Amino acid sequence: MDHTRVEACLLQDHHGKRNAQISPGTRGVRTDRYGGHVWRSGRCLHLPPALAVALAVAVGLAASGCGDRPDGRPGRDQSGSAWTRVTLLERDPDSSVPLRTANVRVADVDGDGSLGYLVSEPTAGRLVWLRNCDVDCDPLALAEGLGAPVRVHPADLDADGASDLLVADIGALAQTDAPVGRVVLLVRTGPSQFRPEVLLDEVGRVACAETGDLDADGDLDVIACIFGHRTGALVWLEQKAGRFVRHDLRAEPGAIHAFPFDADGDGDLDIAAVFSQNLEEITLFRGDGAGSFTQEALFTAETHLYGLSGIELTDLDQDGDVDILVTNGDYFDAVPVDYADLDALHGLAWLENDGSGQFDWHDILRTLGAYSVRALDVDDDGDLDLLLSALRNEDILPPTERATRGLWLLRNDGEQNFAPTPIVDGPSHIITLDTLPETHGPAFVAGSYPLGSVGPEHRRLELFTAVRSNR
Ligand SMILES: [Ca+2]
Ligand SMILES: [Ca+2]
Ligand SMILES: [Ca+2]
Ligand SMILES: [Ca+2]
Repeated sequence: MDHTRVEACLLQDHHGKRNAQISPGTRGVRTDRYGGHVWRSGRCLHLPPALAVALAVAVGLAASGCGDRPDGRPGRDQSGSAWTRVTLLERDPDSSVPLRTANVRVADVDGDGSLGYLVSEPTAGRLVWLRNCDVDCDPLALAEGLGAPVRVHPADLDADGASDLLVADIGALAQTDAPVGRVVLLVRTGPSQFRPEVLLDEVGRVACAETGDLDADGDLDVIACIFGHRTGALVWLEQKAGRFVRHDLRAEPGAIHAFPFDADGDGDLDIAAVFSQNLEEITLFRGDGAGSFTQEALFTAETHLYGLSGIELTDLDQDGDVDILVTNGDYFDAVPVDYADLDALHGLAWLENDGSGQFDWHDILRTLGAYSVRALDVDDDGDLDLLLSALRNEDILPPTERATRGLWLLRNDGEQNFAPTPIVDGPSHIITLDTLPETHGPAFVAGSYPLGSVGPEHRRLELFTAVRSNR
C-alpha cells in the first residue's frame, strides 16, 4: 500500500508531544534539545543532539520556526504568519486512476487520543483512514462495499461504544439521474475492521450523510442529500429497532450539505441545508423534536450561476448561538464564462443567527471558486478567523490567477470584519478543509481535487500549521 505512504516526518519530544514536522520534499533538519529528525530514504530518522545541531546549521534551518514550501521557500502570508506545509498524501503516479480528494475530516475515530484523518477518494472508490497521526499517520484503505465515496462522518450509530463510519456514496461523479447513490454505514467490528451495511440505495447520486437524533428518541438518525441530477431529495432516515426508515424533507435535486443543529435554542434539532442546481438556496428545516420539520428559505440567489458550494456551521461571533458560513464558487456547469464576472459573483458570506433562528446575511469576500471554509483562531487573539479555499480552474483562468488565490486567511478584527490575505502560493485545487483541535496549535488539513489533469505538483492531502511569529 505504498500509494498511501505518508510523506511526513513527525517530531516528538521525549514526552511524546509533537512539536514540528518535515517532509521529504524539504531539505532540512528539525531539532530540539533532545535531538533532531531528518527525512532520509523514505524514513524519519532520529539524530543525537550534537549531530542534529551540526546538520541543521549546515542546511540553514535550525529550528527557525519558519515553514518551508516544497520548493524550499518559506510559506508566509502577507500579514506575517508563517505556515509549515507538509504533504500527508502525495500524488501517486503509479495508481491506475488519478487520485483526487473530495473530502477530509479530522477525527479520533478509534478514541485512542491520537489524531486521525478520514479522506474520501471517489475516483479510487475508497476511503483512506490515516490513523495515529500524532505518531506516524498509519494509513488504512477501506474500499469494501464502497462505490464512489464523497464524504464520511464518524458516528456510533449502533451505540456499541465504537465509532462507525457513515459514508455518502455518490455512485457516479458525472451527471446522471440513474439510481446509483447510496448511504453506506461501515460498522466497526474491531480496531481496524469494518462491515459495510447499506442504509439507503436505489436513489440518485448521494452527496452528504450526517447524523443527529432528529426525533429525540435517544438513537442517532441520518440526514442524506440525494443530490441526483434533474430529480433528487433531501431525506432523513429514522433509526427504528436497528432499521432505517426514509422520510422525505424536500423533493428537489441539488442538495450538497445538510447539518443538524439547534437553530432556535429550543432544545430540539433543526437542519440547515444547501440546495444548488437551479434552486441556489440555503434552507432551514425547523424541527418540532418529534421528527416533523417546517421549511423556510434563509437565502435564495438571484442567478443559477451563483454556484452555492457549501455551508459550515460555527458560532462565528461567539455569542452562544450557531451561525452559518456560506460559500459559492461552483462553476462546473457554467462554462464558457467570463472569469471576471464570476470573480465578482463568487465568495464567502455568513448568516448571523439572532439566537431565535432568524438569520442576517453578511458578505465577507468575493473571489472566484470559493469552496470550503473553516473557522480557526489563527492569531490567538480570542476571535475566530477564517480559512477559505478556492478552486482555480486552469481552463478558464489566466495563468497569473491560477495559483495565487487558492487559499486565504481572513483575519477577524473582533467585530467580524475580515481582512483577507493569501496563505501561500501554489495550491489551486483545494476543495476541502478541516481544522485540527486547539491542542495541535492553529493547524488545518487541505485536500486537493484537480479539475483537469493531475500534474506532478498535485498533493492529495497537506497539513498546514501556523507559526505565531507576529505576536
Ligand atoms: Ca432518533
Ligand atoms: Ca430547535
Ligand atoms: Ca453566533
Ligand atoms: Ca483571531
